[in-house]
Amino acid sequence: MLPVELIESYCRLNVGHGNEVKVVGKAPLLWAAMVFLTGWSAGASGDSVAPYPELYIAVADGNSADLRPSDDARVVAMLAERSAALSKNEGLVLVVVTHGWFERYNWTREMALAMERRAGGSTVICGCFEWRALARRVNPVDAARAATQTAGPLLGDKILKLSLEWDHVHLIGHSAGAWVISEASEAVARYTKAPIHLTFLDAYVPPFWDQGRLGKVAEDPNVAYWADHYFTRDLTLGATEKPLTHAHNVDLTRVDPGIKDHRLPHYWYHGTIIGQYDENQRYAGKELWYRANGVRYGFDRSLEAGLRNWRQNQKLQMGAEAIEITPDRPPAWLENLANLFR
Ligand SMILES: [Ca+2]
Repeated sequence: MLPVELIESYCRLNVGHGNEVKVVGKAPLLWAAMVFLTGWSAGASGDSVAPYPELYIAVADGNSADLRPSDDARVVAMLAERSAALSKNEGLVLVVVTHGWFERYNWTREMALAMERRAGGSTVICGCFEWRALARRVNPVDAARAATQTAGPLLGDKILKLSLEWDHVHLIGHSAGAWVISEASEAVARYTKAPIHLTFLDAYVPPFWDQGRLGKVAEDPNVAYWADHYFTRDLTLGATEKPLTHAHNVDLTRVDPGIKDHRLPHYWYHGTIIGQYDENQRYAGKELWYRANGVRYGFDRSLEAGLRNWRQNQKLQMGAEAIEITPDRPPAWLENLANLFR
């Protein structure tokens, strides 16, 4: 067992056995150690880390898809081909997912490919942004700073180099990656007319940082903007469970199949792309709950999942108290009816 797994199981076991208060006191330290070791062990496990931040784009390869750097000749050719085939009222949609502080393996690649399988094709371009070399800092605040000052502007630059004609841009970021997508969206808003959709997954807000800076582009009246934020109340405590001013907030804590898992939102979001928890990832085989108040949350809230879905978002208020997703139950009238026959 890797050291990180030992620490992780220590957290889980203790919380699971009712010592929650005791563990919560140590949690930030344990979490820091755990995430540090996950990053350290990635090198040992052979999951290579790009030395420089890179945007990868899914390119069809026979019946499957492959991810290529955004300046690869095949990506450039694909974009030219797709642009040329657009009808008058069509435009290209871009969706990119990115990770946060210290990553053991690059789950964003799998999510990008899952999105490509579900929604990729003529108008939707799917990708992921890897900045793991920059995210490997001892202090998570330094990773958030690198996200804001370096990785975010770089992602924005790479998106704009691909095209200035995007019809819609959707950026998804986990943890400190929230700052990457927020910064990148400012560049996109500055140079394109694309409506912007940001999806924050357990956004990390360092102490004394203003959460209102995430998705600040919303304050520009000339930008069409909507964002969703999925979070859990987990071992990382208040650092990753703040409802955001510039997002529709959704609390996943009650449908967490694990115990207070900071990573749940990205496994869960992947699940909403494919309709279930991925069989090769954590929580395989567990029930996926993603509805509240008649709304299907997760990937279904994106334009890539359909224009009607995206339009419905206008009714979902940003900056309000979080909507809580709970395990679905049959409606009360159906339960009452079933009781009559028992
Ligand atoms: Ca959290």
